[in-house]
Amino acid sequence: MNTTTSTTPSTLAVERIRADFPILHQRVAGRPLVYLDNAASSQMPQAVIDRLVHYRTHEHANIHRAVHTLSERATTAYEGARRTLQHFLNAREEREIIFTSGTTDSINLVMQGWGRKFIAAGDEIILSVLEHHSNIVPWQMLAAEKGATLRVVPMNDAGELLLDDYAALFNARTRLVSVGHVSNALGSVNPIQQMVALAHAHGVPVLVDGAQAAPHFAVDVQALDCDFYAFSGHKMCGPTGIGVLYGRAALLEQMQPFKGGGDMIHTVTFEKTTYNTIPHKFEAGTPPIAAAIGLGAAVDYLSAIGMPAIAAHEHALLQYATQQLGALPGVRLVGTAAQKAAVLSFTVAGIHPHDVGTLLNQEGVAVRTGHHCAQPLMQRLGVAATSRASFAFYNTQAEVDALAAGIRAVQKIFA
Ligand code: C6P
Repeated sequence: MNTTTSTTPSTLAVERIRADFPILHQRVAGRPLVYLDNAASSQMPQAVIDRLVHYRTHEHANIHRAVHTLSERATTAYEGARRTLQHFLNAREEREIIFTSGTTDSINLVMQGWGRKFIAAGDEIILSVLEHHSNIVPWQMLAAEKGATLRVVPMNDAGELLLDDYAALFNARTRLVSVGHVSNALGSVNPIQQMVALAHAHGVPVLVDGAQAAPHFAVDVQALDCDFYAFSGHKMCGPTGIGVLYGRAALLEQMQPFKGGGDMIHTVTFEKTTYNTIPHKFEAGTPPIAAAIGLGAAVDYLSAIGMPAIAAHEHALLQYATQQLGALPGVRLVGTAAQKAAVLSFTVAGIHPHDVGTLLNQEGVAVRTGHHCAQPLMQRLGVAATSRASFAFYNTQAEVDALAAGIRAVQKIFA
């Protein structure tokens, strides 16, 4: 986990790593591309691209359905990817890994499969003010359907959740905590282990939105002791259209399936259907086979570098960027939590974030601007939008310098 105070040095051979990413070696607006929008989607190394090509060239067939060679190859590769993800998260069992289309789909699966069964009128669901819309809207839909209430953990001005207020939210009607591990808009790392322990002391399960955590540091679901953990492949060097829901086996067993169709059944008659075992119960229809295999390859790639080395490099970069941008007159850093990972949000005095983003693009620098799908957080901060640089392990200090120079160039245009 990154912090802005520790001094772990980076040990990554970044130039060698960058050679693995063909997309990074291009010019945008006549300048070398500086890609700092990794929280939206990170880039794919050649090893993942090659794995996808190999699957499509030699292995493609439907899975779990036939005894012919290609189906066996595809099934072996797909189920192998599931085992890779199990080890990546240190899940107890392979069947605790469900392939979904991404974080949004994973959270909606828990809402539909667990929430609709176990949440009733008058019940309460705890979220935090830092949440991405994907971890707000599904619960709002459920609350409206069931007559349940959302309770929101507040934060301080730095972007740190207030744990005393969190503890005070629990009561006999609390049924679920659903909270982000890392804020996509501010980079705050929430104390998930502590939050889970408190929820469990009240007998309440916890879903963790790990979309911005799994790509950046080692996640151990057994150490966190969380009940569900959701993330997306495309933010961790994998393809789009694939993600993971980790679920504690006992809870997954209790859940009802969200989608009905092929592969999720055991037997079907017109009178009655019996369901397949987990995880297949939640993977109806033909899944994104190639994307799951690609995600497995991405996880192999990240693991070969090592998540601790990735975390240390990104931490050093974040620290450097915090110093460089923090020293620029007119630039205000938004989100200054003591524990942060990979994200630097900022505003530039007198210049709308969309103009900052558009003009930075003319300098070859890709950042995201807007509300970052976290409108309640923006309201709490009293800003309509920010510009956001988000880092990956293949980013360099020189790219941070290019960002800082780009911001100065934007300021000159508006001077
Ligand atoms: N955040 C960002 O630029 P999907 O779209 O399902 O892969 O991920 C949704 C999601 C859920 N939770 C968090 C914390 C996220 O950051 C995201 C995606 C992107 O910040 C796109 S809005």
